[in-house]
Amino acid sequence: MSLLPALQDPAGSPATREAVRFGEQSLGYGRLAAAADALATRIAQAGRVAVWATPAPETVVAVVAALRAGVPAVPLNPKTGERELAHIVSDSAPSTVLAAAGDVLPPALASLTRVDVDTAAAPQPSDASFPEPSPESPALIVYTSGTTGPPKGAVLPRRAIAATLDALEDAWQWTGDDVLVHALPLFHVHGLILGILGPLRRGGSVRHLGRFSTEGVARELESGGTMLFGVPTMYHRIAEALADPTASVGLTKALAGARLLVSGSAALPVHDHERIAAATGRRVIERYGMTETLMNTGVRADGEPRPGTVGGPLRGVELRLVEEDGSALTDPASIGEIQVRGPNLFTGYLNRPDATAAALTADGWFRTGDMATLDPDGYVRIVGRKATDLIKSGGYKIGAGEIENALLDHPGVREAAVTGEPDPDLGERIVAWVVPADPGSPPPAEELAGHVAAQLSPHKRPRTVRYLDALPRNDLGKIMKRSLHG
Ligand code: MCA
Ligand code: AMP
Repeated sequence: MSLLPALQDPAGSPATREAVRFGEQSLGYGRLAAAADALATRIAQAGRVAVWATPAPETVVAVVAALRAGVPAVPLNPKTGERELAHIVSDSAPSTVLAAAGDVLPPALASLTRVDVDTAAAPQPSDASFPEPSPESPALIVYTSGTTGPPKGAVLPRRAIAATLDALEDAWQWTGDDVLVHALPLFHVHGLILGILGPLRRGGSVRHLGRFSTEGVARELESGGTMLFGVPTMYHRIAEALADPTASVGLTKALAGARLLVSGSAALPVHDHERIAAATGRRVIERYGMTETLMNTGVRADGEPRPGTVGGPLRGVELRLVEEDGSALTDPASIGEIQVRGPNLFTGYLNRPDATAAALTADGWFRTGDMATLDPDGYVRIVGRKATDLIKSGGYKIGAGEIENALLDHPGVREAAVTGEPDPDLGERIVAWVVPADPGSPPPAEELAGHVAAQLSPHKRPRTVRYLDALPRNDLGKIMKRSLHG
């Protein structure tokens, strides 16, 4: 079966049915297929393309076109700063960048051929038809942060995308009648693969809010939306809005009427889960995944939404907990690292065989770095992470090391350490501990935040800066981050 059957054969699918909607802009299956095919012809020889992944229909047309043409696509966060963008472009080496006609692209993309995406384009009679590429061929390269160094490109084959979306179809009884509502960014797995390719593979619809708001969620769920996907920060903001029952009558009704409310990308706090359940009578279900593995576990639509758990392994996914040395847990009730194996896994990190080898065991298990326990019925409870230098803020994975490097580039910074602190809205908040070059005039916090946003990405900017005379170090000179908060 092709990756997007409803687009492969629009004649056999509901060509007039809405595929995607962003605000006032809507694309039916027929028009999306036509625009994507016209673009696919233009990029068929491009080798690899970058997609300027704004929350807009052009992004959908661009990604679908790349998939049709069998050309790997690298979705770019349009807010990425200079240094990070330069890294992604040189690492992934796309020949071409696909963007909406009016988008202004940064200098880091100047050397690429620009192709404007036309959502109204129609294929010409001379256009090629596209055979379905092999399941192992790379479909998307998605950049993801590690503890140190710049982000790595996870190469996601068609096989993994198909397997994860079909496992979610099974778990959530996801059909072409579903109308998914979300406001997730389109340059990560959650928003792009689950949130766009998910509905398109099922022949269903997606309504993207452009920018998250509780009003937008209420509006779209009340007017036909059946499912909501979000990160915990979004559900926290929903729970906050529900706390004022008179102001949130529409939101309460909209959530109560939805078929499925799904949270992922980070742990949903039990407090927010319970507040939403108390106000709406509906329980949010969680699923657990990673850029490298796509989705691993999930609570089923017909399963028990147990707060604090992410459900059991999805169809086709093997999951086990291991000790520090990789051996099986001696006490099945204790904490171990989650390892997963299955058709949902990536093929490796682009240009990083070392990192790929380190992430996988000899027999193909992926080391997630997430620590968990198992309930007796197989439900997974994630209790923490192996690496303290990985921060999850707003559902984004951020490496402390990359922010430290960016801070050290600022002339006003002599030493820097970055940690994550609990935050009710973001889950974790990035905190920078800075030893100023000149203690008499430390660089202002906003200046450091702006510097990191401009170099890396706005979501990687420190939300708090604390100034110190020196960083705590052990006898070997290593920074003792654990003692920073104490
Ligand atoms: C603020 N801004 C700045 C600066 N300060 N820009 C430049 N320089 C600065 N110093 C801008 C920001 O760019 C943003 O712009 C606006 O101000 C607000 O920023 P911020 O406060 O960070 O945003 P927020 O409103 O707090 O965002 C919360 C959020 C967001 C909407 C929940 O964090 C989000 O979309 N998270 C989703 C993450 C996600 O999808 N993760 C999936 C990866 P503007 O207002 O224009 O936006 S994980 C994954 O895929 C795995 C597989 C999984 O399991 O799902
Ligand atoms: P990323 O690399 O950005 O794809 O993020 C993957 C990480 O997000 C996982 O390794 C987990 O730490 C975390 N994560 C994703 N979903 C959940 C969830 N439902 N509960 C807790 N953590 C999650």
